[in-house]
Amino acid sequence: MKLSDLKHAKLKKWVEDFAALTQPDEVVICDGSPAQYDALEDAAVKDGLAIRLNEEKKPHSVLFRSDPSDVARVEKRTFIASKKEEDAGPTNNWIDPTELKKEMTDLYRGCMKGRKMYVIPFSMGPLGSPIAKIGVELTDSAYVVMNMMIMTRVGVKVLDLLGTDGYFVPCYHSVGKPLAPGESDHGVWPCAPIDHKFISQFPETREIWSYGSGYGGNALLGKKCLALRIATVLARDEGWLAEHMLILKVTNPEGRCRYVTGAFPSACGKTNLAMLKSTIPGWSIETVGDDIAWMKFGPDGYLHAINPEAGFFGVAPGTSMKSNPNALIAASKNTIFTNVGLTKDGDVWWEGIGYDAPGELIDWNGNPWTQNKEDKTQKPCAHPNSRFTAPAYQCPCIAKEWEDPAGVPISAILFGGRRPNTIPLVHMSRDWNHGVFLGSIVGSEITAATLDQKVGTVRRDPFAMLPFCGYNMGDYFQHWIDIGKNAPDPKKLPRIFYVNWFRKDKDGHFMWPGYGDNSRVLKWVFQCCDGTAKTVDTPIGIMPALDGFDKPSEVSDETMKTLLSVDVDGWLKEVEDIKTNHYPKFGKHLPKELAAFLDTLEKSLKAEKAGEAEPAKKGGHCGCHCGKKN
Ligand code: TSX
Ligand code: MN
Repeated sequence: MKLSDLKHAKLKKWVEDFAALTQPDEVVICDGSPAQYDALEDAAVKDGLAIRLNEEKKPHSVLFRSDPSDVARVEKRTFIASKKEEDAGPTNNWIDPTELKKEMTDLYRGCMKGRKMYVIPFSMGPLGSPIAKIGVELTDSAYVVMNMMIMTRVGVKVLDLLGTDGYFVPCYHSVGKPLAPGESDHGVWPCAPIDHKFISQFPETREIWSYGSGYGGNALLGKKCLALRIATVLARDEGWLAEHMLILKVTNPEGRCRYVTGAFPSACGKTNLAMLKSTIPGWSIETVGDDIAWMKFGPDGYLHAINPEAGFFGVAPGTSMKSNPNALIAASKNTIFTNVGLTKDGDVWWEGIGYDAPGELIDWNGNPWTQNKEDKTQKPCAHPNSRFTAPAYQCPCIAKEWEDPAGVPISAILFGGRRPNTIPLVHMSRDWNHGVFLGSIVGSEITAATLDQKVGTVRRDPFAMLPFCGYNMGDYFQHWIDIGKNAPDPKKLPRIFYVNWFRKDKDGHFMWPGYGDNSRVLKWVFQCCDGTAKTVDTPIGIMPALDGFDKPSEVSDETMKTLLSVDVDGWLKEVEDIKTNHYPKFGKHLPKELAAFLDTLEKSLKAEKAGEAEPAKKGGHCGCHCGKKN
């Protein structure tokens, strides 16, 4: 397929203009064919940028090693370029769009010399779904093309859907390393120095301009840049939700199912939860998505979610047959590995894979590496942020409806974080706005001191969206409140829960076994949606009655009681922390409903402490937001 084959005049002109600026040797249109993927893979192997893995161990898979300076998203070089600084808000890096475009245009000038420019037409979401969106990424990185072909739906079908004048989100990307005549990468991952890296979002014109990094969310522009930062802006304007959430399906022993989404900060095991193996006989969990959910009200009045992605870009370290067998199987073939260890026999290895490193390996820097368990200071073989890029359809527990263009109706939304104390295993919000409050206070306790935070304090990451919201976070909270207000049928809104798998006892041991046993929490969530759960009313919301919760046998009655009790003093401290350190950041953009809820919560906690509270009320709780008890 050639540039002259593009039937979309505006797209063709846009591609030609960027090629004129960046001056690639050649323009290649990505048709999405397996043949094109294989040719890119062959070329990457020939250039020394990729290593083909053992065909027996990891069929049709390769390993890339990035530059040591280009191993993760770079938040300090990620910009929201709105006309007004206030529209980017207190939690984003704002930059003037006119000045940024000038500076980046200068960087883009001639930046693709000696390289090919690839045109990637992609759909975020099943092709033609009313919830899906189309983007086109122009890039000089074959690694990006290969990853986009796994993570999104790429090719001719997308161009057909665009027709002659369809709307697409324009996405520019360059690694920022032009080649002199005759020069090649010589096996060195191309990228630009840190202060030339830019990951820029223009929310008003809905454009993405990325320069200088070839890694992950910096470069695969469909994911964090489009499906989150730009999509949050589209969602705000069009009345839907673009969220950093997994989507899972729970089926009970009668064969009835419910769909649940969940937002968690990093290092909480979100991908593990999305692919959980239930430990309760008869109950099963399947996966719809592990990272992003787009939710829109359907004609039936329910919020329907699609997974805009087509693959998993998962963190490798810690992924084992014990922690997440489904992810390992998904990544057992047709997979791109980045920055993991390489074994002598052409297989991959990483810390936490579940077995010792076999003999001498090559580490993520390309150096010989032999495991020494005595040496606690040994550098890891795989980079802690090393990844697998695997097709979603290869996941053994992928739900059959994962590509349904109508999406799946959502019954429950989970929020969570790593909280060694205060936050119980699970509680349910009383109503939608209380649920928005729970989303707004999401965070994890920090375990290593940073420049601005002490160990033991909570790093807030509201809705797990701090790095991914394309506009003012306070306005984003308001959008969530408005979704509840404007719901076509408020009774059909999802119930909202806060979960915490990471409570520790006084000796520092985890109190909850987690992993597969989290299905027990999902069972209670399911029953809450049905209105059949055994519940108690508490000052912080609705919690499981001890006798109605499916306790794992290895957890003692006493531990279970602690996991499901309200720590009144801890919560009063939590309220104080939110009041003094969290909510003031949002100034006048903080919705009054959230400030009001915080006051109500404080009053109920103080009444409880003073012994003035009504005794805990036992009883079922209706599955909708009507407030009735049954
Ligand atoms: O992913 C995790 N989940 C969710 C699983 C569906 N992890 C790993 C977090 C880092 C990515 C967890 N770690 C979970 C969890 O529920 N819980 C814990 C803490 C924990 C660790 C070890 C044990 C128990 C809890 N027990 C033993 O190792 C025996
Ligand atoms: Mn994510």
